[in-house]
Amino acid sequence: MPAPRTVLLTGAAGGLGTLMRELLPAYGYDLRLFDVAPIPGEPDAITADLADKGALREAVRGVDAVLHLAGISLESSFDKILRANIEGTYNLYEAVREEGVARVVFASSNHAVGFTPRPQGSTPLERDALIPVDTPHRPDTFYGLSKAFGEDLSQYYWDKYGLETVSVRIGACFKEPTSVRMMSVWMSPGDGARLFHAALTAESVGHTVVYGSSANTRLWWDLSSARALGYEPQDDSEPYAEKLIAEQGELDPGNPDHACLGGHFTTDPPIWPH
Ligand code: NAI
Ligand code: 15L
Repeated sequence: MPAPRTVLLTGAAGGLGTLMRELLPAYGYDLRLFDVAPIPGEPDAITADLADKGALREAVRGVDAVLHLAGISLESSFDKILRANIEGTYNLYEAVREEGVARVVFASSNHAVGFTPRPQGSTPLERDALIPVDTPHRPDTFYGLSKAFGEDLSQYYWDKYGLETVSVRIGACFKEPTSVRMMSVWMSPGDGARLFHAALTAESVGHTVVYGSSANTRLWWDLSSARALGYEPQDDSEPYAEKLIAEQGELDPGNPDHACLGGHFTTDPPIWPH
């Protein structure tokens, strides 16, 4: 497909959306912004809910691709996750299909596979195998379940309609890692922009699932499907190791919060409606 220029950025008001608004224009994209929350200083941003099918249809009209970040980004009640993440993502894909947009980059999450045991050890030599991208879905929350749904929805729209998606199982994309666990799954904002750019421009992706992280020394998963898109990570969380380990200690194999990829998401109690 020709390199996309006009990209709809959903979730543009959020943490990752704000970082990508700063970084992606340097790659030549003209971003159209969409979020249920208003974005100060962005009068052209579309302020609408993913439940608003008419607004979504208009928002995707004429764009070359969609970077879909909008949704609830942590655990919540099933009802809220259902509306924003499951129905919302379905509504987006229907709008994309109806308007003939060729590609979506979907912000999945490590929590789609959060109950996968983490590789042990803190160095590449101590860890025997990195987690492959085709490991079975093992969601750790209703939130993670919605990301597993989003990946399957993407596969369905590729098989049925030829609509391409790169599902990026993001680790944790913040300016700096803030925990010892996060050092294994961290994606620097600069690497995030590099990976989204690769996902938007690689040829013939069908539905491809990739992990989204930097080239961390303490990496837990296999980045080869991301590298196959042309992604070349530049960053590593290791410079933060000394400070974080001094504050928090190394991961403890006997601590259930440290046993799986999803960390405390696997042990937090579910959130029921009230
Ligand atoms: P965030 O919570 O800061 O931003 C999400 C944005 O989506 C918010 O601005 C919110 O207003 C918008 N939104 C929520 N429901 C909406 C709806 N029904 N209609 C329209 N807009 C809606 O989250 P963040 O950190 O920016 O994450 C962005 C995406 O990346 C999310 O889908 C999240 O699940 C995913 N992700 C992020 C990670 C990270 O480290 N930041 C890690 C893994 C996945
Ligand atoms: C996510 O999916 C969340 O959106 C993000 O806020 C982080 O908590 C991240 O996972 C993580 O696993 O640390």
